[in-house]
Amino acid sequence: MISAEKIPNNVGLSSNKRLQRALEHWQPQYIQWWKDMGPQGFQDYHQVYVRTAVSVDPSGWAHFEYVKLPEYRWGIFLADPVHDRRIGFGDFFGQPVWQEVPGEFRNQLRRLIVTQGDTEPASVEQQRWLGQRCPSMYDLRNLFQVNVEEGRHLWAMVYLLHSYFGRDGRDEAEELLARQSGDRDKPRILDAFNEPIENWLDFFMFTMFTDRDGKSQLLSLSESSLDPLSRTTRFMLTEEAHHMFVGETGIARIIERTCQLMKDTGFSEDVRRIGGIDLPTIQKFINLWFSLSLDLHGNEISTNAATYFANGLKGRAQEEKWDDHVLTEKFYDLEVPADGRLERKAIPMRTAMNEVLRDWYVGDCEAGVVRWNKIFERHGMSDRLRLPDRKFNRGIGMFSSLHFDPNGAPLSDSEWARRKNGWLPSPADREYLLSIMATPVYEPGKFANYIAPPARGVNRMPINFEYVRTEA
Ligand code: BYC
Repeated sequence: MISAEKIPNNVGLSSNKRLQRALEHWQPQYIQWWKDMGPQGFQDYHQVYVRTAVSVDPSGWAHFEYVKLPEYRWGIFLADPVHDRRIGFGDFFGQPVWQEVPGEFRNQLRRLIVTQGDTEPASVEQQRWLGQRCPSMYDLRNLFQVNVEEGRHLWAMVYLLHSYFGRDGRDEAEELLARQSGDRDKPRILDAFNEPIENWLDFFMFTMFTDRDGKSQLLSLSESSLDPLSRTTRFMLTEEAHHMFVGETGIARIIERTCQLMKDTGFSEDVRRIGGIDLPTIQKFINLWFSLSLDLHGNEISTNAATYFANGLKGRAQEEKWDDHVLTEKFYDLEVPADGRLERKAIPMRTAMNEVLRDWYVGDCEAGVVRWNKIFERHGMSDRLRLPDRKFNRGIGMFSSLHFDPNGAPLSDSEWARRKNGWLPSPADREYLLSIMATPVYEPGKFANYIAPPARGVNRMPINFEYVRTEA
């Protein structure tokens, strides 16, 4: 039964019969999907110390309790409305925002919402085996927190589909549970969400870099002329921040441990021989997940992006900080391949909108890498990690048919084939990581040898708190 008590919400669910009926049909399918495709081995006999959003004010987040994962209360929340909100960019600049979907933009909006919605269950599917290889109970709990919140983000998009897109919306909501990450016949829509996440280095890089694309895209959608989309995504951003925290601090703790291991051995040992994760491997995983996540911003030159901007559907992060919100006269200076060389070309700004968002994203990632490099400084070490050039290992856009090294120097096909395992995780790297993660660490307060403990526990609980309880 659908009830407001089981589904915390601020969208008037108890008086909205249409939404109740749609959810009554969809929710059992969702739970079945969660059991089949969600965290494997942790559905029936485990209680997890998670937070549940019970309202949109800051205290609404402070609600922590032990929950059996399939019984998590996935809620539906919109950020508070902004009085007299106006469209902030594009051809309708200055007009009141829309509370309903205009017929002429229905397809474009549905496509954006479906694409966003598709990533959420995809990430849960990608991460479903990680619990069995976890480095600690603290990390296990964080993984599940991320998973249930991605589930909630799916609910957020399904709420929009059910409420504003009628029959098509209901069909799309079902399709969101039918596609599967990595499936040959029915894969997820965007490529990065079909990549395997088989070890915790993948997971932390994913939450650092791919969730940061989530932040980038959600910031853009939160500028939308469709007010319910703007309000939904604004609230989702609060959850996204925690996911990036998990990724950034997860890698920081691995770097910290690697530095300790290197120092303990007087820099004489291969860190792998003492069970750690060596810096070249960490760099390879940065190269992989950063490049995959760059692809998530779409083609450099995109008429879709121009149309979204023109119609006010999807803007730039913090649109109010820009001075021109219409952009019919502006150009973007883009590096494009031409006759085997790269040259600069002026592209109409609206069609370069994916690249503008990518610039914001690269800057945000760079700041994270600078924070990681401070760990080496603190240890008095000269090693540094870095982001590869944005042309490196691209699968989408105008560099996808070409090859570049991490410095952005062009490579022939054969050079690339010969050298790519030096820059991207090789089968041997993956095998090594699986070997050190083969035995999960479930004892409270204990951590795998390759990762340092966190600075503090969750919700002021001690680090050795029993974050995941097994029922007798
Ligand atoms: N993979 O004109 P273009 C998150 C397709 S992450 C495969 O450049 P557009 C999260 C494109 O679909 C954020 N295909 O496309 C993170 C189109 O195909 P068709 C998710 C791709 O529309 C962690 C064709 O190429 N949110 O929340 O400007 C955990 C032409 O491309 C890809 C959103 O993405 C790709 N990477 O840009 C959980 C926001 N890129 O129709 C969650 C909504 C492009 O010609 N989505 N294509 O067959 C969008 O805004 C846009 O769809 C995109 C693509 C920016 C993704």
